[in-house]
Amino acid sequence: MEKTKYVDREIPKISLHDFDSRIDIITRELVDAAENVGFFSVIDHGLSLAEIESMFQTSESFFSLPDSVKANVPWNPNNVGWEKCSQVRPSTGMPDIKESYQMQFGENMNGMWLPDENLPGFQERSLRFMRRVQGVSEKLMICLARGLGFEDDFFIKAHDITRPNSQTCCRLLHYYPTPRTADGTVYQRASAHADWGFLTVLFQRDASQSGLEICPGRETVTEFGRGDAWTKVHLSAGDIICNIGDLLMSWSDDRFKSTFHRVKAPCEEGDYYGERYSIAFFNQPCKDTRIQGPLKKFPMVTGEEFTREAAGRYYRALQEKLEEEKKKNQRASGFDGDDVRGRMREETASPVQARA
Ligand SMILES: O=C(O)CCC(=O)C(=O)O
Ligand SMILES: [Fe+2]
Repeated sequence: MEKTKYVDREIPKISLHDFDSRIDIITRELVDAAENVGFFSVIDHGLSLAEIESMFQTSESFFSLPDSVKANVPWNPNNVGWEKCSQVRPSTGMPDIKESYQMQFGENMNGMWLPDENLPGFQERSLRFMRRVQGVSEKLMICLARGLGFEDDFFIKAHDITRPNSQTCCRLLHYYPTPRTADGTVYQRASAHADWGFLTVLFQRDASQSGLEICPGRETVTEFGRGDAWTKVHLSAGDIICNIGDLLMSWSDDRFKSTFHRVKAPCEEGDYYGERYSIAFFNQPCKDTRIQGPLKKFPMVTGEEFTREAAGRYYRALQEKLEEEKKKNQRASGFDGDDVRGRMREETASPVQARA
């Protein structure tokens, strides 16, 4: 396998201390990061290391349950629920070797929480943490709105988590340890993708659980290309790393850049092969939010339409990738796919790949 090419690129670090009095400086830093990198870390955000670690313990207690219990809240196209090794992304056409559980604030969660006797206090603890992350997101939303010339509360209203049709989503992630194989098999973690939502706020459990990488230079919303020069993101526990999603890219008339990223499939010297936990909080607008940039570069869509179109783009890109792989396999050996590929094709017929 070809060795990964790396480039050094500074990932801006933005402090939120004294937010009210420093809001102009923070806005400048944030807009600069959004325009030039698409990724930035946030410090002095007000969440303590203890409360982040406590949420990771809560996440670990969820994933430690038997699969048969977690399967009582299976993933569904409202983008909630539990899945295991089922997310296939267009960049590789292979499933990510992970499990995840997605939670929201609104009506999409009806029936999607496990009963309290399975995991006492889980729902309450998770929602409390989610509201705290929403608080940090809202500070960033004020600055992003200012940067685009909208009213301060413009994005906050668009992402109102108290409304039943809220689509904001918190994804707990657990990557399985991967074997060190000598046969060239690559076990994907989160293969290359751009998030299709507004803004992703990401937590990693521990600095040693590395693997997050970004691919600079993405210029358009619709591409599913696989750039080949990556930058490693070095996270410390307690750091928050944020990235612009496709939605904010189009909402800013392509000014802010949604950036490809991945959790590298361990396969090279120095890679981290152990189990890995992370938490991704995807800010997504309410279904009836009307979305259009100040310059009206793209037609107006609602939050619901944007999500549907993003899912469609993803689905088509994935079909192309699977077709390409199938032809490659056939050319190489006259071989028409094995059971895993067959299963993947079935899975991709469902909207499972609509996820970020
Ligand atoms: O686990 C991570 O660090 C990144 C996850 C991610 O990019 C995603 O779920 O969209
Ligand atoms: Fe992502």
